Amino acid sequence: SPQTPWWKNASIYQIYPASYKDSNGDGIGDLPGTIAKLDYIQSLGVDAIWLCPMYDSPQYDMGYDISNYEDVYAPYGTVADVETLIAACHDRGMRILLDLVINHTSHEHAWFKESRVSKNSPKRDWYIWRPARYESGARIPPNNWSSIFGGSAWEWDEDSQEYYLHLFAVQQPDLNWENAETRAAVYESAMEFWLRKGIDGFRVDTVNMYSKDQSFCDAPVVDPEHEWQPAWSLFCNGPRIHEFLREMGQILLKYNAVTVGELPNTRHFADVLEYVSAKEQQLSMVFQFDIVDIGQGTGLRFNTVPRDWTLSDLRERIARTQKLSDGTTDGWSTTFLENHDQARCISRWGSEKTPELWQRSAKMLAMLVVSLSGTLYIYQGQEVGMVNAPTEWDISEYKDLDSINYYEFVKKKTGNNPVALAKAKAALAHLARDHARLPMQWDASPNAGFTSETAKPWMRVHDNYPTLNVKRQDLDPTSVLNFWRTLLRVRHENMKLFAQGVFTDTDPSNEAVFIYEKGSDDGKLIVALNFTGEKQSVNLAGHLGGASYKILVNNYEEEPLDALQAYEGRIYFVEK
Ligand code: TEU
Ligand code: CA
Repeated sequence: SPQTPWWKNASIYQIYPASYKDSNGDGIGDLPGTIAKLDYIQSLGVDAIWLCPMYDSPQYDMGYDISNYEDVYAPYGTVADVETLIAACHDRGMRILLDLVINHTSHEHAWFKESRVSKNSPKRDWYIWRPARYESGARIPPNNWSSIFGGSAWEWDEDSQEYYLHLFAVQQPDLNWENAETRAAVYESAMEFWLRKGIDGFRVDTVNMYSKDQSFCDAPVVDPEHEWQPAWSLFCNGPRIHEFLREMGQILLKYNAVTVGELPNTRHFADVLEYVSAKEQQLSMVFQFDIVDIGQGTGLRFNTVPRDWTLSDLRERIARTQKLSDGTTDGWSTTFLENHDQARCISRWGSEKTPELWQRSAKMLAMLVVSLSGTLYIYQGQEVGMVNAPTEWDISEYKDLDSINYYEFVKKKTGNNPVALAKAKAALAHLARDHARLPMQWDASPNAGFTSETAKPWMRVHDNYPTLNVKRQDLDPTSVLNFWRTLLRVRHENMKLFAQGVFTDTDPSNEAVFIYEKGSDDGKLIVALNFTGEKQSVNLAGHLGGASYKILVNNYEEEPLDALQAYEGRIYFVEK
């Protein structure tokens, strides 16, 4: 077989610049801070970093609202700092991906400012403008679509007397991809400007939303209680999306750049495959949402309302997504449990009840994500087992516009009903995007070494930093951090099994312990993970069969074949 490209075997570390490391004491993480931590990042054993948006932005959505693709948000640094970061990564043999946010710009982008001047503006058609409808004389938006962050997806522009579309915040108008001139400008400004500087690729934001159904018809009413309806089927995976991505793919090809596209609301195997099939030349790989959506609600406010889940749900979603990377097609995907939009995985799927259970479950979940096929993504802080913000924190500690909009919506809808508000707060304490955005915990000094001791960090530092921090774990050979280092090394040494092996669920009716196999020509892995806080009996002897085997990684001392302790995990290698 042809040589495996670097990115298929890679482990990639995601950095959220605002919360990683502050170098100048203004309470906001920055590029010089990130550069100062590259030796630490390299010590993890990762191959590349993905840097979240560092572009110029009014920061309504933490930089996912870009006002200038060719400049850097001043508190983060300068274009020269990015150039230094690129060189510093390359000096260490690491690669670097930037975030590519081109479904929308900021409302403060020069293109949008020009577009909104009048209906005759030469850039009018660069965004999506539609006239109002009228109902009993009252002005209403062109359709019933809900914004992903709540409210109507349309905003009235008083000056030019039309609505513009914003699938996300009001401050994030959607670009009109139907216009070829707009696409060319996006490719030049957002992509080639940075590709010429030597970056290795992009994480591509909301990659399946560029082609909207041009009828802009109403979405089916799924939630009659709400004025605005989710319209995923009318703006995800639209009629021209693959044509657009093939066009974009030609530019990426010129630079040999890798891409990982974010692919929400796409469940069917064939639909996903079309994005990542090598012969399509669209994207290298995608982030599927199947796994991280576990335990989240459906419909409106999908992100924020928890629901119960079972191990069968997880198992089924893993089996579904693993098929993309097991070598049976020319596609490829990813394995991840966290990113900047997700609450911490230990708080969702592990346990924080005791320090003991925290540590066991942190390692068990690490074994899960590392042993799955696809390119591995690790989110900052995951390597030390960071957890959600304490449940008792006041709602004012939440800074994400999605969280704030949701809480305000519940307030308004229920007339400040205290029971409803307590429920909304509990939902946010479990699933809000804010949890991933708490400052990185470097050491036990005030402010956790994230910023100077006297500064006020932009988000409150977690109360647990005196015991949960990088410095402490670095010195402890049994820590979560050093466990991650071991796992990443073992994965690298056994790529055919870890990153490319064929996944088989070998105990499909077990609701407590997840046992699966990863097969290859060289033998197989047997992975056994106890998802409960109690001891569970198992028949590992049966799973291991008669062949010779050895333990590659585990998180307890004893290895009896008939039981797993609370959140115990083991990865065995079994010879052919
Ligand atoms: O997220 C896209 C997206 O689909 C999100 O709504 C996602 O479903 C949600 O955040 C999960 O909790 C991307 C970025 O990752 C996110 O940070 C941005 O806010 C969004 O695009 C808009 O650019
Ligand atoms: Ca700073």
